[in-house]
Amino acid sequence: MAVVNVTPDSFSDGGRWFDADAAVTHGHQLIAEGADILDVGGESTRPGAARPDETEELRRILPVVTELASAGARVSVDTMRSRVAAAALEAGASLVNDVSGGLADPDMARVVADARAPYVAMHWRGHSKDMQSRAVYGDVVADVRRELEERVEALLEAGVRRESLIVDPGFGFAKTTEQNWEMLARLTEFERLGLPLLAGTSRKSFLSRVGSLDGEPLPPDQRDEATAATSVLLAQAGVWGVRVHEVRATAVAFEVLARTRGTS
Ligand code: PMM
Repeated sequence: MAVVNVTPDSFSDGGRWFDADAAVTHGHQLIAEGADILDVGGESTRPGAARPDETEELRRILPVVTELASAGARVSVDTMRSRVAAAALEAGASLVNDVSGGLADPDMARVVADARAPYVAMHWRGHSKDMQSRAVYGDVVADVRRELEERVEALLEAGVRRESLIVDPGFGFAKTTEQNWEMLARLTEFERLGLPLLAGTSRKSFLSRVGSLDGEPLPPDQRDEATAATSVLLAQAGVWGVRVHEVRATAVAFEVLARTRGTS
């Protein structure tokens, strides 16, 4: 899954694809490099970010979703708002990626259930403004897994079908650097949820010191080698998908892995 952020303020690609035409061109490039799904989002979830209103979110994403879907791309919409999800599905998106796992908008479960669309429910403890203050866990893996389990139960009760669900432990969302590393090391423990897993480690700040020559954090666009290494670990842990900004390095890493498995 490749990221198409149509935002002026994303931490990872800082507004480069804010213009709809630029975002569409970027989407085509990501497909050419090997992406299977394009994840189009209009709200930055970087720690401390302010939220766009719904009209602005729709204005950002709808032309991009429409254009990419009509060109045959498999499009997912990265949104916490049920009305944005519904409009994107109408415009040709085939998957909803909700970083709040249905917590931010009580109508999300109904929209997803009615559309029978695949739905990514990520682990989330509140909006980006103050999420890092919520990074308090006994055992991060056990706690995140339990909270995801509770979300899954609530979503099933609200009518979402089990076959539609994909879960995501939410790297970087209300997690400290150490907690992100621990989740990555123990990822197979999420298998117990019995659902496909998506993981988004790409360019996240816990990777910022990997490969730094002076001990200072590397900027997001210099974290792609570290991201590709995490993609291999995630694939070996059996995930359904990885969400990345730069596709090429991960595609090459997956090809290496496939060759060791005799599947390339
Ligand atoms: N991370 C971001 C945005 N959306 N969705 C899922 N399912 N998992 C993630 O880890 C995730 C996400 C934040 O990264 P970005 O601002 O670069 O898109």
